[in-house]
Amino acid sequence: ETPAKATGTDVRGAKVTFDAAKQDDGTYRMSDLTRGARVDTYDAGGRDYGEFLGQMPDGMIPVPNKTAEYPASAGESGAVNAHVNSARVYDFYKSRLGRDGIDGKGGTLTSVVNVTANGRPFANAFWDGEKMVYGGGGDYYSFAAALDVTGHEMTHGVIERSANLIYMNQSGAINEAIADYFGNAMDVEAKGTPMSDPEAGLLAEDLCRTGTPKECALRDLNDGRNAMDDYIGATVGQDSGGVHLNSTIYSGALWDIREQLDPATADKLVYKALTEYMTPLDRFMDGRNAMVAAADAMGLPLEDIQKVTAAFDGHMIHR
Ligand code: ASN
Ligand code: ZN
Repeated sequence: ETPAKATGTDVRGAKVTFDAAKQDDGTYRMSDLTRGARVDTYDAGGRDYGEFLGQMPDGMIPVPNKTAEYPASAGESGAVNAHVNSARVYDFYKSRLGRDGIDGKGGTLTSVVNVTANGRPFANAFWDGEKMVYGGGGDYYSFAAALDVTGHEMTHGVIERSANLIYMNQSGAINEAIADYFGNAMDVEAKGTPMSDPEAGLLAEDLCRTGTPKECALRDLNDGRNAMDDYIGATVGQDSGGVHLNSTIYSGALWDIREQLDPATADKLVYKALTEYMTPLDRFMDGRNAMVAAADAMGLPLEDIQKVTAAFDGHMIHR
């Protein structure tokens, strides 16, 4: 197979050109061979997500097509969006943070779109330990259709291959916070949204067919959950100890830092803290210390380090 350009439409019907792989028999597959890591995108065709957990069913190949012009179905499934967004996430990690893909070693970025759950639409996405899995339905487009969500899911993979923050309680909330941070960081960079825009901190705000971004968003990194009094503790028997509920306490501090420092410096700082200082069972206080240690090691000026500590003071106080 050889690298080739292909065309299609995205979930919103816009025409898109993307990188594909031309096969020796002249047909095409949704595989990007042009980057440091291969990018493969599969269409589950509505099969249950359970068939893909930690495995790929026999006979699956990256979305095939006879010609370089993919039909509308490749857009409606979310495949075109997943493929293009995965490549953009790769580019962000490579150019800004010098990381070669999820594992840092050019391992393939694999996505599966168009899954269902128990015969019903699955309006969600997750990292299964090896790949990204996306559904959609109802009022939602495919979850692959938002760069912040693709960036979020792929960042779960980066976290697993670095600090490996355990996905429960405070370490799980930091895991979620960092996934949201980088997902949103790439989204605002791609769109040119200023950090001062109230929509900059929204996650998944583009996924709804109807409804305003604010109504649609799953989370807001400026949601004002800015004290440990807001922490929902170990009594939460669901959501792995409230990882998606408590994350904005930590991500709120990270987002304040990105608002106050040069954004590229903030991105490098969070990445350095994650990959060099955090460990699997870190609690918020450890996560804070990791950020300060990384800022110190980067040689950031004292005024920037004070902004880092002030941001955490603003989110981890007891009122
Ligand atoms: N979309 C969610 C996430 O990536 C799915 C999950 O709960 N793992 O956080
Ligand atoms: Zn997540």
